[in-house]
Amino acid sequence: MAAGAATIFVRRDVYALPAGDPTIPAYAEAVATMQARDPQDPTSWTYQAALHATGAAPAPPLANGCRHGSWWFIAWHRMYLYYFERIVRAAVVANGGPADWALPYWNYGIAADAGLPPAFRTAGPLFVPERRNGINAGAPLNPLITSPAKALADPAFIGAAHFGGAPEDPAVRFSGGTGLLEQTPHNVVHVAIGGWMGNPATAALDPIFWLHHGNIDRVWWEWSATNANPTGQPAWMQQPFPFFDESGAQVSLSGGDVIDTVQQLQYTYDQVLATPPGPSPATPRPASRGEEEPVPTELVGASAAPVRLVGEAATVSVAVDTRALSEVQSGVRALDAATPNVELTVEDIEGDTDPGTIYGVYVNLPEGASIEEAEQHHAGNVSFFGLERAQQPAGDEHGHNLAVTMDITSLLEGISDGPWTGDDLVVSFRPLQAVLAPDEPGPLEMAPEPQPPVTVGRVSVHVAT
Ligand SMILES: [Cu+2]
Repeated sequence: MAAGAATIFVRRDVYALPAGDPTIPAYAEAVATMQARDPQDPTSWTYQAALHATGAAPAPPLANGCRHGSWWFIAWHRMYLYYFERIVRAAVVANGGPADWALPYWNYGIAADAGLPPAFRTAGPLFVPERRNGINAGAPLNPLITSPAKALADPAFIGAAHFGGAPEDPAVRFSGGTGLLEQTPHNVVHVAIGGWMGNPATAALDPIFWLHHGNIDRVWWEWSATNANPTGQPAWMQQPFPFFDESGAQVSLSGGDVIDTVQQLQYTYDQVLATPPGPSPATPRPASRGEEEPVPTELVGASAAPVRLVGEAATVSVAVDTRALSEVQSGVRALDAATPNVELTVEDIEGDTDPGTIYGVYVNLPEGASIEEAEQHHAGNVSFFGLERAQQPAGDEHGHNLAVTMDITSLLEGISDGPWTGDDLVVSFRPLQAVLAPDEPGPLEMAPEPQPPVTVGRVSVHVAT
């Protein structure tokens, strides 16, 4: 296929590429080409990674632009990948490769494909020795951290416990508005790969960064086929973000420019969707809470003391004000609206260094629960990607702690034989294996080893009113 004005580039599953396909060899060669460029050149490997974040001082123009911890995350990274892909494609073509080259993606959510793709574990421009050992040995990522199912099942975009995250100041990074897709699989897969990928300041130096984000972008594309993006929110639609194109010229895009990948950005994915994307979904669905407007929430409970996480299981009790909860519930029912969503927030997360540990967060987990039983109590995952950046910002904002919010409504309905009555909750943090190595414990626990402590200042319960 010749590349031209009408070309729609197809991003393909790296594990589905046929033998002899040029996509990965051309990528490896282009990575080497970009690595050889002057770091001051915006199309160089170093500069492209610095656009995300860098520890370099002084940082070059537009560096440290990444957006995390808010509803900007999804759109910013789509823009970032789009221009990166154009830069790589230009290098591929200059190297004599295919003119229709498109960025492949790594769908680690498929169990058979959960190991780092082989080309990234063999010597060459795609290999990074700093990654976690098991990753470079090809051990599969823990399925408890790779599935986008919770995010995909949420029809609402707006909100910290919803697909796309909550509105935040566009200048603030790693604030508490992290949406479900950003939590899992995005953040936890970064931490599971480790090495450069474990820290935003170095993450995009690892060539697998771009295939990980290709997968995150693919999940948004899939979600968008049947759910509504926040097109009614002028702030999200119009906030511009600057990048460089393949000629090194400064360009910019806003949320409203990146909603339809085919019409606006000339690319699609190789996946077949149950419901194909289109202007009018086959079954029109009523707008859901959090889709059109941010939903206000009311605090109904909080833990009394901080929890210290050092790589072992830890629990905390959250006293819930049942009177406040039932008032909220009856108020909402009187207005004939749906049962209010119950949200669990792990907040005021503080520490000097990201220990690289991922915790599963469980509610009312019975003692000695099997993996299957535990899944009924699994609210989500917490990792500390961006902890250093949040606490010591690059001079562009104030230091702050991390926070993560999860929707536990259906979980509470499913446990203790019926709807949750509003008793105190016991919240457990269980360290999760990053990869399933044959000589290590099961997916729920990892071998404890001394590690820098992280403190969770508070675990709170809110009801979306
Ligand atoms: Cu990322």
